[in-house]
Amino acid sequence: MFVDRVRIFAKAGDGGRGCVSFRRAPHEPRGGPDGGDGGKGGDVVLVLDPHRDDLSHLLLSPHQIAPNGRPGMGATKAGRKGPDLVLPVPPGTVVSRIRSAPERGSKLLPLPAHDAELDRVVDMAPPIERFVLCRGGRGGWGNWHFRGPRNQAPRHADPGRPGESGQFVLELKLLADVGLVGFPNAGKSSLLRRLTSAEPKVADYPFTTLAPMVGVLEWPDGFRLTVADIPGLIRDAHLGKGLGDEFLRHVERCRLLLMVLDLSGAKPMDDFLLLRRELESYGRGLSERPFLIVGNKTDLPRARRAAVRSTRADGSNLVLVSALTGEGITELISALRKELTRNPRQAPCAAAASLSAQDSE
Ligand SMILES: Nc1nc2c(ncn2[C@@H]2O[C@H](COP(=O)(O)OP(=O)(O)OP(=O)(O)O)[C@@H](O)[C@H]2O)c(=O)[nH]1
Ligand SMILES: [Mg+2]
Repeated sequence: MFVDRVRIFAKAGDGGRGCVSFRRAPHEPRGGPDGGDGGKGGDVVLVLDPHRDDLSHLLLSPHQIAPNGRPGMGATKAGRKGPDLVLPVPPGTVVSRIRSAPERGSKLLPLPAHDAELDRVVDMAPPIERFVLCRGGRGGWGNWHFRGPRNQAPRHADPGRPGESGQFVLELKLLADVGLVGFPNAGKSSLLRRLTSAEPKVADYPFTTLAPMVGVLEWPDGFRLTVADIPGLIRDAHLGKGLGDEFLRHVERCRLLLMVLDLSGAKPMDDFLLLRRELESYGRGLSERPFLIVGNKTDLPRARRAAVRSTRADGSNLVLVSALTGEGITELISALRKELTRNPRQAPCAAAASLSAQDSE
């Protein structure tokens, strides 16, 4: 199961107690204080792990508690430090603190509502490789520290500080340059296969893709970009229809969206408008993101007719391809590079107009 959102309770280790102890030796019956300091509690540390692609490892163990520091000992021996608790997370994990969460959760930690008050803590993406989420408590001072001219035999020591704790939401937002969005069966996964070496499942039924996948597209000169394929959207995805619009979070950070349309469908322009509407309802700037319209399946007769018509119109950000035969893929690849190198500005109208013209013919 692909898990891209989890809630955890994290607590760093408490500092170990300082020790109350006095030197005992045959020749020194009333030795001075020699209680050592407690060790520091372990930190809870997030570490970027490029080999991990989801957060499922945290779903079943939502309570992450680092070991405490050991107490100090006699002979001014310090207690051992609690080892750090390392939590590997995939690149693109956004961590937020739940503001009003109770100190410690119940066994099950349900995800907070989308409008819950969250404070962004860290975005685990390069160059950030490691982040201390909760700091371990300082170890307490042993009684040895408290000796002075007035009190040469202090009978108290410092108990040590508690480790930091909190409840957090970890949310994976894939890091890719280009995001494929479209209705089920439009051919998004087929396109990812054509463009990159990734091998997502392709099949002739809707919702073949259930988890996002990223592929890498590389040019001989070393220029490379990453492409994310997500499950298909349907009308009212933002109301939770189909698989909902949850997966759009994985294209939130894409610099360019490819709106994949099945040209052999009844009305590709309607699909385009519906897609736009879903992006608008989702918000977070997705509808203002630069995009290219990819008219797919040009090998099919009906689509071929639509394609011929649309090439006559000026569709500056419309690219016609067939993921099946490979037709138009070279053009799409150069269009991608061009768009991403010149940091594109949005020009949706021309292409939308050309599709609109072909619909009304
Ligand atoms: N004729 C033709 N069929 C295509 C083309 N591209 C994709 N298909 C077919 O369309 C069907 C759906 O393709 P997918 O790539 O799985 O579509 P998807 O958009 O990823 O679908 P979901 O994952 O369900 O959202 C498959 O049967 C493909 O073989 C194309 O260019 N021409
Ligand atoms: Mg797919």
